[in-house]
Amino acid sequence: MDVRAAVAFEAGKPLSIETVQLSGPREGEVLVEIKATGLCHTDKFTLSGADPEGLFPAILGHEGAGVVVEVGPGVKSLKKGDHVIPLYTPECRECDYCTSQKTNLCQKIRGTQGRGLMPDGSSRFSFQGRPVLHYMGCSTFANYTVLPEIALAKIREDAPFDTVCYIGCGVTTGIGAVIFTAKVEAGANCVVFGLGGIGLNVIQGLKMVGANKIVGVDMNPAREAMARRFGMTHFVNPKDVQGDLVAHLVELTGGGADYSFECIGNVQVMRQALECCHKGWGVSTIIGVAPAGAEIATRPFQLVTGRRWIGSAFGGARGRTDVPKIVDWYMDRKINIDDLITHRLKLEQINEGFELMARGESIRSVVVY
Ligand code: NAD
Ligand code: DAO
Ligand code: ZN
Ligand code: ZN
Repeated sequence: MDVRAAVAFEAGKPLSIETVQLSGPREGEVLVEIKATGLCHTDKFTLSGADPEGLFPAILGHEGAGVVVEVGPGVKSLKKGDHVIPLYTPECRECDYCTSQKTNLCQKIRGTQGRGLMPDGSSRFSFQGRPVLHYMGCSTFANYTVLPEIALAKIREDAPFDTVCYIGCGVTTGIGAVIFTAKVEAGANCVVFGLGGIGLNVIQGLKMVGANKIVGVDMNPAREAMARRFGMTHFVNPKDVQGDLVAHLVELTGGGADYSFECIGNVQVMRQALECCHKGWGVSTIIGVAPAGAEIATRPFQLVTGRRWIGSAFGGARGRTDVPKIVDWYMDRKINIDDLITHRLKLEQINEGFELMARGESIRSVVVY
């Protein structure tokens, strides 16, 4: 079938709106009509060429929501008409990783997904007779896409696509890092570095679990008002701090953060995030994705004296199990997504969405098909 898509032909070039061809779902696969998709920093990172795993030509996008149109042979858990959120971290519930119950990083289709292919090693997309690659197993910058059954979370049908699409990455990554990865307890003093699409969701996760001090750190003063609305209790702009930022944060948190979160992808900030943690027990969670080849550093004595450095992918969430619950939290008004969606765009305006992101003017832009 013909589908409308924003195609990334080359790194560093704007996306190109094209009609591309999509072949139908094979064994274990599902054809989904994408109704809305968020634009995430990671799409921009890949498009820029800085992502070492970035492959072209490809259809990017990994933060979508839509409706099942057709299921391939052997698909049992989904049927035509079901509402779904695509999962770049699938959940097969069979592989060693899934059954370990220690990680959300299902490896069932990791090899092919990382090469931009479906599990049988081929692509469903083509343009002018040549294959176009999938991206993070999702390719939500097309109004129809094909995904493996294990990479789709079934969600309730009354949830609006143009807001719950954000649960496909940013919301789950931020809130999940608090709840599933760091397991923050009520009363904790916390520091969040970077108050963008991920950091603001960390803030609302911290508020949800009853954290005490929620300190937000960002160089963009425009982020303060929104972060306060989501639960931030103290704002620190590093540019306004005289002297050492880490010492300032340790003082502000009364001896150091019980938990800190890096939501930028900057290795110098990752070090600050670890070192502002409380001696003996502070835990720092890295969420930001650093540029290719970047390395983190600290003095080992920071760890010897009880601080812990951990990381989180997709908030540690098991997609098919946890994403429907997060949709319920939104529908029950336990979490706020509406105020984070600052722009709604047509597919033809997608490059404008990336420009808004680059200028720091949007939190989340959503393309509504
Ligand atoms: P964003 O651009 O919306 O937000 C980043 C924020 O950091 C901005 O507000 C910016 O002003 C601030 N900032 C930049 N440099 C700073 C510095 N030195 N000190 C203080 N503040 C600074 O980005 P986002 O969408 O929130 O994504 C954040 C990171 O998370 C990215 O690296 C993205 O690739 C990554 N990410 C990770 C996962 C995961 O599963 N681990 C999922 C999605 C996104
Ligand atoms: O299992 O090795 C693996 C791949 C895990 C991918 C996790 C991606 C998380 C970070 C990328 C940002 C996503 C938007
Ligand atoms: Zn994302
Ligand atoms: Zn698995």
